[in-house]
Amino acid sequence: MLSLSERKACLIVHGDQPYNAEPPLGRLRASYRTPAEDFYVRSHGDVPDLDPETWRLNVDGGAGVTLELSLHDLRTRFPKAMVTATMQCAGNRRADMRAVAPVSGDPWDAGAIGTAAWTGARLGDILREAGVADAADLHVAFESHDMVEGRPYGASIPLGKAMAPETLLAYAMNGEALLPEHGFPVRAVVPGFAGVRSPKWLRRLVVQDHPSDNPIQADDYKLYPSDVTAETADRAQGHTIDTMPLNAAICEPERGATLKAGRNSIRGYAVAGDRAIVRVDVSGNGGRSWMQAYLQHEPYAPFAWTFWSVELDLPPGEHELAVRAWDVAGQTQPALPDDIWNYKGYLCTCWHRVQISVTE
Ligand SMILES: Nc1nc2c(c(=O)[nH]1)N[C@H]1C(S)=C(S)[C@@H](COP(=O)(O)O)O[C@H]1N2
Ligand SMILES: [Mo]
Repeated sequence: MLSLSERKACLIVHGDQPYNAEPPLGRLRASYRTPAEDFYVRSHGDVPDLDPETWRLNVDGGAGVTLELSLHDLRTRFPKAMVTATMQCAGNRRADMRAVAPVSGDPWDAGAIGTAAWTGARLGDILREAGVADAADLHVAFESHDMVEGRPYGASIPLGKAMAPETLLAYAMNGEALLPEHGFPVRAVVPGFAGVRSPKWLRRLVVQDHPSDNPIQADDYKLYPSDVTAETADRAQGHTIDTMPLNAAICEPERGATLKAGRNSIRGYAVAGDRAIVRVDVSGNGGRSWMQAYLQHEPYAPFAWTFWSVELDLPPGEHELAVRAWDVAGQTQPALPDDIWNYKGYLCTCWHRVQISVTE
């Protein structure tokens, strides 16, 4: 295994403490399942150093049953489940919103996303053992070991999503134990939801009749209208970001690249939670005309991204490449960041545009 400093050297680091980093887009597009070292890291506090031997998960089902599970219990008392799913930060592509007006938070390019084969126990299996039955209007609140501004990290998901077969407490990523920065020894994986709802370094979970009151859940990761500012934001009015919207990005060529005139390969990803991508349009002239890309999707992986590629015949000059995807509901993406700007810079889903130069 590479050391942490070797792993950091593979990524574009936005900050060391907390540690936030994303892969160069060409490397992200190199494999359908993102190797752990190339997987973006989003952390709000420290990266805890946990001992797998003494690690325990406390589960309070809210109906009088509590469990204390070791890593061995998770591996042996529950059927092993494997889900290939994309994880994406709600701030992915935030950098593109700065063209409209300033936004708060790290300027993520299109690399705050990755896809892995996650292995673990189904959260639903654990909750059923803790006496939980499917019920409306309940929430599973997670608490983690990392400290964020003096409090443990915490977030919640609706019980219905917690009981869904795709939702895991994962102890492995692409067949190997989680790396420390990805939540070792155990993290939640909530496919289709924003990454913030997949807590790493789990310590405790509680079933309750209200969402987590942790500031991560109650204050952050809310989508506000464009006229709201940090000063006027009323958290009760913000939409809690759970399900992620349709999005797509060009990974190759990279921004500012110089290409040779003639046929060039353009490649990237598209994603829409559990909704299938049915079409990806790519433009070599900023969206005046479009060509359809070839789509590549892994079977039996409804929560995983679609890779796309297209050959464009490019004449010499300065060009703007653009991409937009279409999902199974026939919906596509807004053209401009102006259409979706919000002061937190969340859910940047406008056409992804890449400027390139083409020479003779
Ligand atoms: N305990 C804990 N869990 C966490 C976070 C965190 O800071 N602490 N960050 C969340 C956010 S915002 C995202 S996008 C994903 C990122 O997961 P990754 O770093 O493995 O890519 O983890 C989520 N889980
Ligand atoms: Mo995130």
